[in-house]
Amino acid sequence: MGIINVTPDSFSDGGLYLSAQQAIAHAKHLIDEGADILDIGGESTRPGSQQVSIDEELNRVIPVLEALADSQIPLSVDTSKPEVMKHAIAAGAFMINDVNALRNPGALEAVAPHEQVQICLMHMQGTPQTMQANPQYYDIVQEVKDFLQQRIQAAKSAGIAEERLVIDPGFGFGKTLQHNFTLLNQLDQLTSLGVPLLAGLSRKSMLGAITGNSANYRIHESIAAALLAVVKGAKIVRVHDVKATKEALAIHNAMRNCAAQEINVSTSNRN
Ligand code: 9MG
Repeated sequence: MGIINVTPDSFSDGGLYLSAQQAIAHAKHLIDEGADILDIGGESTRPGSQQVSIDEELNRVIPVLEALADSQIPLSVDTSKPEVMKHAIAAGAFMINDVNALRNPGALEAVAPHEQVQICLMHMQGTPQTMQANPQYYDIVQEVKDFLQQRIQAAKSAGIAEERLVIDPGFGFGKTLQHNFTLLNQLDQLTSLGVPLLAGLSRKSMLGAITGNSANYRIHESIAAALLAVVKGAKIVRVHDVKATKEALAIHNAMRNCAAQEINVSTSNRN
């Protein structure tokens, strides 16, 4: 899943138009790099970021969605606002990626009737404005797991089939460095929830905390993290660097496929 941010560059006179054009050009670049899904977001969810209005978010996201509608690639929209979800679905979104796991009033109802739309339910403690102030857990893995199980149940109770759901532990969303790495180490514990796992680690500060690199220079650590997440059971990785991540994951796939063939060979030899 390639990341497309549509957040206006405050240094640019082109404002919203230019950010949309940049986002569309970047989306095409990530498609060329081999992205399988694009995730388009019009509101930053970084720690301390400010919320934008519904209209502002729609003005950012919808033109990009519309411009990419013919590109054949499944488009995800990263939003927690029910109004944005409805418009994004009407404009052709294949997935709603909600860092708030459909907890906002009206969010479950906004997506439930659209049977072709997938939903990513992410764990977050607090809100992007406050989440890194003092994150606390008695057992990070168990609490994230319990939360995701509850949100799966809430979605199912609202009429959303389990096949439409993807879950995400929300790396960096209300978690200390230790919480994040404990979660990564035990990511496989979430696979027993029976829903595909998405992991977003790309360029996050937990990686910079280890290497000391600033966000734009965290490519190697992002690829390592994506690979580890996949080894631990992630089915989708949300990344900035699509080509490099795909090439790293191709090696993992080759290893798995060869291992599977070896098992086939040794079982057929027994017959
Ligand atoms: C929008 N966004 C930023 N980080 C993310 C993550 O880790 N997962 C998901 N699903 N969305 C994210």
